[in-house]
Amino acid sequence: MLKETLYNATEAGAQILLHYFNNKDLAISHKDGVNNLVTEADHASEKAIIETIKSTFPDHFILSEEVGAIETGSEYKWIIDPIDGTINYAHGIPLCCVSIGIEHNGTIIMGAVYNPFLKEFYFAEKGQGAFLNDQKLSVSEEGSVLKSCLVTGFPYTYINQPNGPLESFSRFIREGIPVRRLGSAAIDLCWVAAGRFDGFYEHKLNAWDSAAGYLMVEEAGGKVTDFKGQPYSPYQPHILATNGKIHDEMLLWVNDQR
Ligand code: 2AM
Ligand code: CA
Repeated sequence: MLKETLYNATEAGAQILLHYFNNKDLAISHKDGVNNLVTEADHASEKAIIETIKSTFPDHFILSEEVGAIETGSEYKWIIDPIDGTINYAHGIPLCCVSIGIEHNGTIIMGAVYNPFLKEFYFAEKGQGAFLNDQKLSVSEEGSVLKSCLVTGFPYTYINQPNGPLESFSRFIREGIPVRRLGSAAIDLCWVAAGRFDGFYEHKLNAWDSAAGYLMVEEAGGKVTDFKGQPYSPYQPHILATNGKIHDEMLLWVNDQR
């Protein structure tokens, strides 16, 4: 029932994304930061997702980007990003998705990420593997950072700190290492799980950006930690997700200890 509802909720959100895509009249407002957007499609997708979940599990805890926490005291928490990659979405760039993770007693046990424009539905269940449109996923085999293809993201409210996003980015670029910037952390993580990227790092994410994607990487055989190499928690900002083979080396690069 949990899996079925997860699929239905993800699909319900994705239908909204398809409906409003490239709509010139899309209402857009701004959050903290001039380019931190929220559109009416974010709100409509969120509403469709939450209604789908509530119709089956009315007492489950909901944590969603636009409405925040709807606490209930349930052991189950649904962590929702109704559109991850909103800037892409608002510009008609089809790199955006619905991302939903399910936490049970503090552990993420299931996740779904759906990009309806590429028709890519990613699903992972703890201990059961990760799948793209029902095909089992495995991370890449690359063993060297210098030969890797990486991806990162930058927050729209820039964090001016020593060794921040631009400093780490420049270290890779100076060595000629390809570092892509897609604009959707959930898709970045799924593409690590699919073996397209060897690693992903970012300095400032929220739980709804990473909850589903992080399980995807782990279930595809990869490794996900914070920047200290500690087990990943979606409730702190840093993430390093890799194929596992380059993980220790990536920690040195990201922390400027190479
Ligand atoms: P969003 O599209 O749901 O806003 C970019 O790599 C990632 O950072 C996206 O997943 C994006 O999610 C998220 N993001 C956008 N603005 C952010 C901010 N101010 N702080 C942290 N993450 C942000
Ligand atoms: Ca979002």
